[in-house]
Amino acid sequence: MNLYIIETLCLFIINTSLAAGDVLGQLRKSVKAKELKTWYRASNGFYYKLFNDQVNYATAKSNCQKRGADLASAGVRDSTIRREIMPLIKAGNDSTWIGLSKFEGKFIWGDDVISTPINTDWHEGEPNNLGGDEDCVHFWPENKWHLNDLACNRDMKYICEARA
Ligand SMILES: [Ca+2]
Repeated sequence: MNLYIIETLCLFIINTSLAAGDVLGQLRKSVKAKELKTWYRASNGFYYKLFNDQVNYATAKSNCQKRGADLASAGVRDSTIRREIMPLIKAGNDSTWIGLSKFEGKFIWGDDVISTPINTDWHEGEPNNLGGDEDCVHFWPENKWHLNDLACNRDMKYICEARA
């Protein structure tokens, strides 16, 4: 093959894959837009949805991520948004995973904000790391829907947050 043919072939391959990547990107965006139509849009502009299947923390996180979202963090941290989304969570009437878990011994929100007593609505006496392996956080219906640390392998509902 001469250089011209190789160059043309290369350009063709590059353009085709760029176009395919673009189409895929558009497709992903439109799937996400369609999905979000059924989600609750809070006043921070983010979208929220409670999922009722009972899964462990890692599965909950990955299920949110498959939808272009993540476990809810920013909206849970902000007391105004938390009030807005509590009806969604309370409708599930069950423990619900959120985007807050331990990393190297510290609780970090899913959007990388460090947890403090001010931005984390812990139940009194929590986090207590009962049994030494409570690395994930959930809304606790039995205790006024405050937050509790619990073992990540427990199965429960979960709430996703999407930034459109
Ligand atoms: Ca606990």
